[in-house]
Amino acid sequence: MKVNKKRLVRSLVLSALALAVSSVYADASKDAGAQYQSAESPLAAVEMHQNINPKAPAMTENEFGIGKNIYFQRCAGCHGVLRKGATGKPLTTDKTIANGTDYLKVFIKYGSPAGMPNWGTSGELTDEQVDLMARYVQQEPPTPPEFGMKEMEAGWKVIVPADKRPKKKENDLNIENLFSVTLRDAGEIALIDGDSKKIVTVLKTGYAVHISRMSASGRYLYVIGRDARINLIDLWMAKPDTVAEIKVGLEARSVETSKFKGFEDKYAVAGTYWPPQYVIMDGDTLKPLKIVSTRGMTVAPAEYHPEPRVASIAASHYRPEFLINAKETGKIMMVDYSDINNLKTTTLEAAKFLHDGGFDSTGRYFMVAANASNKVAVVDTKEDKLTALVDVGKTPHPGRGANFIDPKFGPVWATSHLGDDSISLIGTDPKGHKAQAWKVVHTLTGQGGGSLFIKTNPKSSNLWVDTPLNPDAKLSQSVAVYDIKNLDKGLEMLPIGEWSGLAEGAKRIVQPEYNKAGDEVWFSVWSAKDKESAIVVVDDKTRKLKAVIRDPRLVTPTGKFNVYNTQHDIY
Ligand code: DHE
Repeated sequence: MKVNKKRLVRSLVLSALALAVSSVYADASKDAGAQYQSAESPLAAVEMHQNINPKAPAMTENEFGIGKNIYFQRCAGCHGVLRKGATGKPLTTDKTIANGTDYLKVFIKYGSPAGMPNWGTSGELTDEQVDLMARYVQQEPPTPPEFGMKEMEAGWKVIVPADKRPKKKENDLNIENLFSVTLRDAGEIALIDGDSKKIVTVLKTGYAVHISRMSASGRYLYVIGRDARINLIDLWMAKPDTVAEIKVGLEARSVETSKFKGFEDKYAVAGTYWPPQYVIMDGDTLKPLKIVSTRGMTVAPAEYHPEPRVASIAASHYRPEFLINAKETGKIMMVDYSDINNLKTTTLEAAKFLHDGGFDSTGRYFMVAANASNKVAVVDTKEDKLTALVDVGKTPHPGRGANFIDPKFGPVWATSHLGDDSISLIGTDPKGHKAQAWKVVHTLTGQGGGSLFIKTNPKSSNLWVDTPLNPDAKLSQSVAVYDIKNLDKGLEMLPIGEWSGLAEGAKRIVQPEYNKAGDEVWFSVWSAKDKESAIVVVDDKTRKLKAVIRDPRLVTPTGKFNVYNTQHDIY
């Protein structure tokens, strides 16, 4: 038999990379980037119903409790709360009991090249814990409680009523150049003045806080934690602070605000992972108004899914609508908020495992990664139609993506990938460049897999790509930059971790973010919470170090959200 040596070597390297990346996820307790997929779910601490399957191997109540905790800390992110499968395989009892304890133990201990972490051999779980987990996944999955209006109202607090807030801006901050910085493991955000690079204030937020979004006017900042707690922060106050908060569920990732003309600052919306639903709230008080479940059928082949988690949410500029992505069903709901008592929703069928995304440069098309389907879905928010499903590299992860003009192919939107080193450039100009529209017109080679975010700015000719989850520290601690005007020149690698001056720590470089002027790029240098982290600011024109922000309060900085760019969807 003739063996294609090149292909064999390539496939061995890729398997090794897949294993390495998966063990990075598995390595949650050791360093910061490790916590990407396996971040501890707040559900571990929630009381749940226990229903032991008579065919399942025996377990004591105490063992079941330990199994539940490990499951929600390590497994739920990929396999789902109800174990129906998402990034990871389904672990429902029809499958696990048929596989049996011994088979499951091997899988849990050694992992698989398809992405299952090697929990045993990596040292994360002992042999006893591996055995316990193999038995645990053969019990019926316990169901966390639901979270309706009563529970939301109980967790809703208006700290400063709207009529007691400033009538005009009461500080001399340059609000448009403020950055809201996620301090992930502190459960806080830091507001950093982009001009002076000084911390204005640090505010307590939800557990393992996730993203920040701006109101249409640029006055209110919304921050959501993984525990589904939202802080509404008024940037007009003498010292910006939380004016209202609410807990909208048990686990969440996304929040957004109404941006259509006439509805500026009127509504906020948050999506939850558990329960699988979204809630529309008053924009200036967070009073919950309408809760809608996302449970239902998947895209073809239509199958009922009990747990379609809400991934990214965007606010349409063309209609009074929120665009809500349900991860497991692969459906995109265009929710018309002009009459929330008679809610109208247009549902688009995209592809399973919708995750993150952003608008094209015109603000008309929303590009969202269906990550485990290796596709990007294109939504026309003017016509409320799915325009295209574009095949890209392995596990696209764009953040909000990057828009620029490719010298050969015209306007493009780009995504990097978690699962390979490619960067896909998709044509976004159906009028001027019809032949290129909604196709991958150009694929760049990055410095490695494990990328999470890509960024540029309309005023820049640089394209920045991070690789924080690459198993090679040299790559995770640096960033790749391309000259948009001469993409064939290839990448330049900048050692941001080294520039930070930090001696120890994982120093993963994550999420490039521009200042308002578009002449500086900020990078988080992300180490574990017991190590020092930093933010490195690079001069965009010269690609040289401009400033390092170091402060003991900067605990595990990850996402950074410049007020102006977030408010106007500039990326
Ligand atoms: Fe995120 C955005 C979900 C892990 C940093 N993340 C998002 C969005 C979703 C999501 C659905 C899009 C929100 C939107 O636009 O409305 N993230 C998840 C997960 O489910 C996942 C994979 C695992 C988990 O347990 O949470 C996960 N994310 C991470 C991290 O580990 C990161 C790197 C560090 C951290 O802070 O937790 C991380 N996610 C971010 C950031 C954004 C984000 C910085 C916003 C990017 C932007 O530019 O808008």
